[in-house]
Amino acid sequence: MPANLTPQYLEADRKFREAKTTQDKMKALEEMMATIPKHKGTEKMRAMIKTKMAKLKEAAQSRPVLARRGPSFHVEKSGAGQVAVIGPPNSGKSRLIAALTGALPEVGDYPYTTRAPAPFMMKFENIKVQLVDTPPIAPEEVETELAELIKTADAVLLVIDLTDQETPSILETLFSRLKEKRLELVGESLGRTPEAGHFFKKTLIVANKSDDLQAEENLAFLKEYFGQGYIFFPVSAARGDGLEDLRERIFRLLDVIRAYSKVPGKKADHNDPFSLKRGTTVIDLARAVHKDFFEKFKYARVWRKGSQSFQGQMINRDFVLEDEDIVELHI
Ligand SMILES: Nc1nc2c(ncn2[C@@H]2O[C@H](COP(=O)(O)OP(=O)(O)OP(=O)(O)O)[C@@H](O)[C@H]2O)c(=O)[nH]1
Ligand SMILES: [Mg+2]
Repeated sequence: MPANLTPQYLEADRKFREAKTTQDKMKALEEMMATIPKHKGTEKMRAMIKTKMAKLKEAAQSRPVLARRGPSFHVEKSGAGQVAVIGPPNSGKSRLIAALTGALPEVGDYPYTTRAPAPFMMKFENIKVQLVDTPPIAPEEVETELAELIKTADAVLLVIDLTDQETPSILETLFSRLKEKRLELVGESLGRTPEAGHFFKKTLIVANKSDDLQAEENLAFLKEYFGQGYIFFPVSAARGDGLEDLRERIFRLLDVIRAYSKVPGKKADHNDPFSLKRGTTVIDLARAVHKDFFEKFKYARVWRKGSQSFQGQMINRDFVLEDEDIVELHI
């Protein structure tokens, strides 16, 4: 049945989509509810408006409680590395995670859709990376639990909204508030070493909603304003632009390598790599494979893609591995 929406309703709907504050959103939703024709054809729409209203109300009431959430912010690590996906309300964190993982975190066109951190696995080639969706970060007052989650993660994706004119000031506030919590978001290389008790986190700034008309101009401004220290990586979670490259950038950000262990006379299993920190030596791999290999290690042989020198070459325990090395352990 056609919905036969009135101009008054459409106007209220437009106001809702353009509303920036919770209060304005609520007012627009109430207006939508009052002006929507009430018949069978609009049943679903009315239910949706009600759900949105309930969510907004709940979010507004529960924010202080959220701040005291505590231990539930901890997320058990799994896969090749844990990446905290953080950012201001509505920047598209959940939608980006959905696009990268195929999972279905809740996405909503109102702020505070995501209420608690939740892990999702992203496939990159033959490994999996854990992406942790988080509730929106409040730039003026970053919750301690969220800061702790960032400190324990292996890397950070900071998702920003290229359609929001406030983004530069949000970033500025966020960076300085995090610094007060002894947490510095840095680019792909750490550069300096942090003082004791301070944390540096490798961060990629994902500039989302590149599909918008304003996006290009806003991105250029951000790059100019924040200079060389940060990497802005434009994507559109909605349209899929840039996502394939983003997967690879996330993997590189983690600074892990993949190594394959093989038995003599057999081929390595490329579906089952060991993921290890860059700088890992052969003896660390032996330890990861089995404690017998670690305890009884004699030597190993290595095959390296594109290398003349390492095509079955004998190596000792201190040999530093590179991404995609194939190793035959001998005991
Ligand atoms: N145009 C456009 N809209 C997007 C894009 N990504 C997300 N959105 C929209 O932005 C709104 C917010 O998306 P979410 O994924 O819920 O944002 P979030 O950052 O998880 O929001 P919170 O959980 O409230 O912090 C939704 O209406 C999305 O459909 C994009 O690439 N382009
Ligand atoms: Mg979300």
